[in-house]
Amino acid sequence: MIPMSPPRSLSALVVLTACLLSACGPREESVPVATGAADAGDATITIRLGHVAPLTGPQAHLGKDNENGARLAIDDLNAEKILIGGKVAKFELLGEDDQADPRQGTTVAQKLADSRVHAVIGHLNSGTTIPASRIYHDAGIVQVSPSATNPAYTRQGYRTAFRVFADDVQQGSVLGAFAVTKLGMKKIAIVDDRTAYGQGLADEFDKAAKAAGATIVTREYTTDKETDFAAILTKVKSTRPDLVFYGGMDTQAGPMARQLKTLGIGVPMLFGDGGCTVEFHKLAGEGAEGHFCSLPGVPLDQMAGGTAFRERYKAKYNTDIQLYAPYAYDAVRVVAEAMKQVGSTETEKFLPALAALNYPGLSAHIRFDEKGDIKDGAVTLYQAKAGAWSPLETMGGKPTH
Ligand code: ABU
Repeated sequence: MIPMSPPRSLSALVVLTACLLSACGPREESVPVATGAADAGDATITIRLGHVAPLTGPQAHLGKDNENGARLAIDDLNAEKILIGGKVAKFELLGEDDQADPRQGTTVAQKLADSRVHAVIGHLNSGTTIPASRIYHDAGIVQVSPSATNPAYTRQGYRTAFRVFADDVQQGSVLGAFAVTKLGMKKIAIVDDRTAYGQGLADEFDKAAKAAGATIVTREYTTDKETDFAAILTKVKSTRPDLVFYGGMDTQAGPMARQLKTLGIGVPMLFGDGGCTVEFHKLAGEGAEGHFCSLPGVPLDQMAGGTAFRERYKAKYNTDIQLYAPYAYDAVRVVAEAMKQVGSTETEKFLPALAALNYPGLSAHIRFDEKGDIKDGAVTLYQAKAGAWSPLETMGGKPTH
């Protein structure tokens, strides 16, 4: 249970009361109003979007990737000079660092709520996104996560919560079926990092793998800070698994793959999007080859404009896309599109347009279901080959072309 923040102003009291009266039930009919910072009477209107991800610590490479994607969208929108309510829209991004830490996540969420941003892109991690979502909801601020996949985020009845990425019910189900039916794995060891994401995905995988006929030979736990897995992998080895499933991020999946090879455990690893990064190959070294991962969405090359996006990203940031940058780009674009359609930056006006959006994004054709999740989200499976992730097959989704 997340403690309720005390009201910080009359407007906060009003929105809090609105929330209590509506019981914050399933996707309420009305939300509190964020008035934002509209420049009434000016020829321009400034839209301030918060962005939250880990920008320091082990996952900083992922957080920076999200922020880079969001900033490319801001650049494009400002170049396009779109009109909102007859005024030229000027978008600004307020980047915040939550360090992938749930406590820090709520601190920066409250800071953004207090500064009355028009919407928030983020957070990156499920463990920060979920507690922060209550703060944004109570403040009447739309939140679009480009990467948090724990299903709970959009199942709290918060009409302000959106996600442009398939969730872990879908990803776990695809991974379980793939492991057993496609790869023929019967004895599976599961390790997870006990975060909202890692444990949640491991649970979904566990269910799907068992339903497909596999036996889970051991279930082990680590943390999102650990890098020495000798004790866990020694125990895993004794169970003689066909496959090791890992629920967590590349910061652990990479070293784990490296140590799997060192210990002579010659079985593949399988993990979800958190490990499906460029960084994984660097961290795993020679231990990367042959492992499998999944990533919600279609491969970048199959996205409309995906190749051009990759080139623009590299030209601007002098680095490769890690993972979620296209989704962070789309998260900004859908908010802007909804504001444009209704000619307003006020939550009560643009939120219904966002919920009803039918938008040809970079990563997918984006429409939301009643929970705020993307409809027809795809999941793609990859294998590590020669230092890169090679796509194997895509389940679900619709072409973006
Ligand atoms: N989706 C994996 C990384 C982010 C998260 O859900 O925690």
